[in-house]
Amino acid sequence: MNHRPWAKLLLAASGLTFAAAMPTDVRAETTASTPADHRISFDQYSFLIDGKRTYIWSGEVHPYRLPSPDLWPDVFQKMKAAGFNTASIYFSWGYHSPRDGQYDFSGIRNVDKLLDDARDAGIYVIARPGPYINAEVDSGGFPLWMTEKPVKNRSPDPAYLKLADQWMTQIDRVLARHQLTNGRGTVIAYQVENEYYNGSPAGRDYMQHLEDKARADGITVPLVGNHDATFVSGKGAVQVSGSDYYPQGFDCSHPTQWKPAPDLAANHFAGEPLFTAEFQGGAFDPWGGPGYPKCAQLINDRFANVFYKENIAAGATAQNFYMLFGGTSWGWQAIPQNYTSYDYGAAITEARQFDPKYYEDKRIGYFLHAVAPITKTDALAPDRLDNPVLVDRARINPDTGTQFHLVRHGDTTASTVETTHLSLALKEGKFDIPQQPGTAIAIDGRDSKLLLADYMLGTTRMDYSTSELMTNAAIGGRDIAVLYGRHGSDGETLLDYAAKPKVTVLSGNVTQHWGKDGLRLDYRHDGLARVLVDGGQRPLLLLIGDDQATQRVWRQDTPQGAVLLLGSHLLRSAHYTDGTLALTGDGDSDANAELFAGDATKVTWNGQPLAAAHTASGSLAVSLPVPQPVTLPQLDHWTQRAGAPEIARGFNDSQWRVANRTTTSSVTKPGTLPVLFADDYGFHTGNTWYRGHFTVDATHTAPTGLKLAVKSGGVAGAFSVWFNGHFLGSVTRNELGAFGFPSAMLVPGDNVVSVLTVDMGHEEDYNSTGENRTARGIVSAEPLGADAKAITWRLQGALVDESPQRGPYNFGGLYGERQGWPLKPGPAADWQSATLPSDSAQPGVTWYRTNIQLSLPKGQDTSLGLEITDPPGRHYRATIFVNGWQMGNYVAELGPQHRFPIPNGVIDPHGNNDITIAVWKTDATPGGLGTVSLINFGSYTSPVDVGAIR
Ligand code: IPT
Repeated sequence: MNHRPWAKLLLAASGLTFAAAMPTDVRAETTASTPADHRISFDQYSFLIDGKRTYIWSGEVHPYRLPSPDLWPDVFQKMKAAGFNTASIYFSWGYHSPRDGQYDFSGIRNVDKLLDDARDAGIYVIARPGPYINAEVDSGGFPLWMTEKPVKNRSPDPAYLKLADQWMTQIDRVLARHQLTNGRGTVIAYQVENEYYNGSPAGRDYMQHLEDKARADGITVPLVGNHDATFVSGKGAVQVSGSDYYPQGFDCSHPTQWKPAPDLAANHFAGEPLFTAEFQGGAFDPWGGPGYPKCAQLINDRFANVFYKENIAAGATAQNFYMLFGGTSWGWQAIPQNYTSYDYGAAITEARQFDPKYYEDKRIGYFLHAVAPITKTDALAPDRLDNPVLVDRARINPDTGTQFHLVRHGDTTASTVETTHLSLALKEGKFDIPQQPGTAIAIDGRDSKLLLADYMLGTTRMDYSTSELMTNAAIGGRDIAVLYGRHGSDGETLLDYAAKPKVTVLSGNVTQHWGKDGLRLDYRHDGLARVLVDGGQRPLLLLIGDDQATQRVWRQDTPQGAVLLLGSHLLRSAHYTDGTLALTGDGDSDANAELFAGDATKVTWNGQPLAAAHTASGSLAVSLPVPQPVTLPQLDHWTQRAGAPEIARGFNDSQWRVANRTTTSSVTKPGTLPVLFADDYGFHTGNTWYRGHFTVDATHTAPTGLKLAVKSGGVAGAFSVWFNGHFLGSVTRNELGAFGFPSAMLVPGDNVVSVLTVDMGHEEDYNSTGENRTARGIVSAEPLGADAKAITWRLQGALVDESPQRGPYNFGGLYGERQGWPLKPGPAADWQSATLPSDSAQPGVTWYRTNIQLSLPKGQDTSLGLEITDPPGRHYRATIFVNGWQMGNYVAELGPQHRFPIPNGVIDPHGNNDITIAVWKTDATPGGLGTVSLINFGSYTSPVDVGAIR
């Protein structure tokens, strides 16, 4: 059955062959076969990798939001440790292209390294190269120089396609060599465009062009989308049509208000697995917003529990969460609506710490990894529950008969606590569960249980359990399974044995009932109980935990079998070599851990041998190193330097660009001529200065003032105006301002009005209307009481090639940036000593600088940041540089961001660090830069070793 004529044609056109050894039900959809003999295919049930059905449990990460390549493995390993097997990765065109025709894939932009890191961590990759990505990144990923190209974005306009192809050629070359099918890497899918819903003939031409280009560039893996039903068939069709869902929306200010779970079935297309290309993993937060802790609360562990499991119950076998690790929109990468942090309230925080949702993702991820039958299921009509408020969303694997019952509130937003019984028709007959008299299945408000029935725990059939299964594996000649439930809730598990097995309760309170149905174990979820059941083909060890206990269960798989560690902050990897089991991971203050593994004569942890003692559970008790306390220095040695010589009338601006353009590439109509838009003069980031000149003499009428319209990009924008060195005022939260030139300030000859503006980022282009070309800077300058041409303008913004490794977004056009102060502060004599908080009342720009020597404990991963605290009512903005990397933009009166995580590599925890902060004070009330301190987001013993990137 093939409903996808175009997919077929595409296959034929790209000359791909069908593998002979495929299971018959997937042959029709096979998409790639190569000499390396890796194949990626799919059918209506799931993706298959090398013929093996694989549940894609994926998280979104953005390399351009973590400018420290040595930390990429950290993120991938943390994902893997939570059961994720895939990362979905946007590649941002503009991040790699400082100028038309110029591309950089070195250093922090080294995509080869990134993809090798993913591979080494055992993570597949869904590559999403755009050309347009949205992603709350400047221009939606279009390069800054595209603001100077008046093309029809995201369309078949040949001028646009030529530029898009320039990027595709570059990125496809790298992606192609990392395809799983090419032997080097783990790229398994390639997304074409992003949320492109234009199914018109032109839209289809555009999509088809990108697809043909990808194939011509050697992309052979399945082409996927996040375009809902738009490109399921017809010209431009992708092969797997993913969909995006953000059911809670993006307003985090009411974090306990839930909206209903969507029904995914509508986007399950014939012949394709049900794939959520983006499902909500958090939310972005605007300037002045409630802050990311609120977003983490809106999209919390309970949300993951209810919504992600509901997706499983709907038949989804490929789920990607946007974001899994959000990171930092460092430099000027943020869009005007968002501030620097892109923490997103995600499972792994911006500072690389674990949110509670991480542990829920892990419980589900481990389950999906262990329970192979979940990858091929059909909907099963369930019995009605005896509690009408609850529903049973059931599925069955047609080959194994394994059943999945998601018990949840019919209304996914409900928060009542309910109980019910389930009636299951299983291989051994009908069961009303739970069977223990006086007990029931309890469903908390905003909670759900995904229960398993007729499932093989290795060699023993589990008829059912009212606990959820976290994972199971054959380890050291035994089958081991981890079951769990909410703390204090009742549970029971029925196991199928031909004869009464020997049951040993190693710990906890578990009772057994042997009967015609088999062995039933009854218990309450409380800490971690252990039961050894001997009687089947292999002994079965059940570890029955409450939700808290599951947090410290870690699994890694090796070619010699699975390894379970109970304890530690994180288990990153496990490898057997010559009888040694080498583990890497992170340790916290609880040293106790227990290891379930196959035969090994020696166990090492981050390279150091561990003393191990055998336990009654057949595990090894080990003691892991605990972290040293971390003490951070106070930042109390500051110097300062004046940073706005442009204000002075006599400042030499003769080298600045003369504003002489009468046409623009912008979609904004200039209010006055000449055009003053910063982008038209090549100034695309941060601050741009303007100086307007007019002459006072007998023949000229001096203007009495100036009416300005300035676009910075929304609420976080600002501009300040000086006349002959005198401050006239600033405008915030508005684009318009009128300023009189007091006659006492006029001087004979040259008079100068200086205007400081800021570009808070270029708009995305979601609707392909060229919004990224919305003007920034002065859009209209009307002299008052004089001829429109009375004032002539010059402007100066960022110098593009200032620091190629820091790239096109790092610097704006402040004087200190143009002089390179964040990199080379110049002679100490130019800087005067300063005390923070500053009580200055001087509007303008002042730079602050301090230098700190850090010698934090080695062998320990400490995540650092900078915090600015202010008394209320301060009116200033700060741009924060650490070792020349611009890691934050702060607006005192708006917030909400006060804490700026600084990744190791940018900051050196074992060396010397320069912190440089440019402060733009927008009014004359007392109070400049507040208190600045170093903060610690978490510190663990760890193998993570980061090199400085300067
Ligand atoms: C979706 C985009 O595809 C993604 O790039 C990002 O912008 C995300 O939203 C929000 O963070 S599109 C949106 C309409 C949900």
